[in-house]
Amino acid sequence: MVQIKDKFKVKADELNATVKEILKEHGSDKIGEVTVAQVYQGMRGITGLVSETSLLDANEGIRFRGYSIPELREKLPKVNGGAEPLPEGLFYLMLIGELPDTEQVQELSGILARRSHVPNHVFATIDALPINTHPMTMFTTGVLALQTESLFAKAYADGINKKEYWGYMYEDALNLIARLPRVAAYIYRRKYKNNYHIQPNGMLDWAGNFAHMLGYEDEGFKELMRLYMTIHADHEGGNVSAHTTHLVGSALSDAYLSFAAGMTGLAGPLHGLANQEVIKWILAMQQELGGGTPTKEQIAAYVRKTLADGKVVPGYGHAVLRKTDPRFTAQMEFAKKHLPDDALVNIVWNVYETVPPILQELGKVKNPWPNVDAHSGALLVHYGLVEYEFYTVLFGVSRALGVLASLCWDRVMGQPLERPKSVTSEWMQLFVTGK
Ligand code: NMX
Ligand code: MLT
Repeated sequence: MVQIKDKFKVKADELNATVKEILKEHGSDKIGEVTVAQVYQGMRGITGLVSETSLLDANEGIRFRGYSIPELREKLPKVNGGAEPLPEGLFYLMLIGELPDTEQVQELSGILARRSHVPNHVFATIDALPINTHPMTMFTTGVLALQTESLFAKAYADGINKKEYWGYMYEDALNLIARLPRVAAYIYRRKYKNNYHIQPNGMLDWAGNFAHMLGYEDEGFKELMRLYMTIHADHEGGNVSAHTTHLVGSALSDAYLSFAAGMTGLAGPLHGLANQEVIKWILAMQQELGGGTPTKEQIAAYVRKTLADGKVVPGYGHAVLRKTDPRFTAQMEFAKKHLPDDALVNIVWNVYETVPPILQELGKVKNPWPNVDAHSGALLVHYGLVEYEFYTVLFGVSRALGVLASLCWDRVMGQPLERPKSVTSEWMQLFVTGK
């Protein structure tokens, strides 16, 4: 691990020098203008953050350090005989900026396995919550309970030099990534499997072991987890979970506090919770129609009813994307290969053919195409993970890879406290009208 940590510092020193130069030569250059509408409408399109790990193009979708999802599926190391990328490899790529080889990924898998111990008080804290608590609330609570283990918080309390912050953040980030599958699996088995828990298997890769601890030994499910953990990991810096983690981290809150904050944002239905909402919405449609596979006409009628009831169609639309999300396409390809005849998956594909023209008709929806959440639930249901309230926890475990790699970068680059300016509407009125 020392090797990866040292490599990271070398890369960071190089980038720090480049950024210093950019700021010296171009610090007062303008990269955009801000309109009144943008300030009122969720700051869409305002470039106001730097996030090294990935970059989103409205039409092409996400690229992680320049690599698209199809490229990652091809180039990242895999388990022996596997076809999907190992998410540990993506973490390495986001952190170091270079594709790892199989040996480097295996080393990282081993390190994560060795750091995965979760102290008992974390389980006791989760156990103290009523069983009907939403899994995302249990997850966030579990992460906060783990904060006792923060090396940065201890070091800061002891009074370290600010030059040393990054090293502790790095250790915390790795430890937290290592521990999250255990916490998430504990929640799943507590809530849905009568508290019958499964011990980790240190010989497995990070996602394979997660599948094992959840109770799914099917190799197809393990492959799905590797793909799932890879494609949900990062979506540049402005999305709610990444931005929140970064913002809270900018106050020098440690990795545990910052990530927990990000997860409370992921738990919102317009963000990560949409993955459970999609399956809930399809099941409600089926129930209303008396079961079976709905026709495209029936789907269209249900979409119109959803809109007439003043609700959004979950899994469709995006704040930045303007085409079908490549993460949706990757899951569709996985399904075509492994489960082309699955009934629920076929409903998801019929919904894909039905929803976009209806949303387009509304004339206000900027992106009528599906996002990552439109497909993920149907794949999980196929392998038996039917408890849809748990789906956002899976998203959260994956998102840790991106937002924690980013926190390492924030700290090593010495990013300052984030504190944009806000105004009142009274101020705005005075500004635009002069009275
Ligand atoms: N169904 C119905 N209406 C929609 C949808 C949709 N899927 N998407 C956008 N709209 C509406 C939106 O509510 C807004 O209406 P109004 O002016 O009456 O408030 C109008 O279209 C314009 O919104 P946009 O500018 O197109 O979208 P925005 O950037 O504000 O929001 C989302 C992006 C993702 C919040 C929005 O598309 C949405 O609510 N989608 C459904 C929820 C979802 O799938 N979220 C998951 C996003 C991905 N993730 O994992 O985080
Ligand atoms: C994400 O993965 O974070 C979502 O697609 C939302 C976003 O990018 O805003």
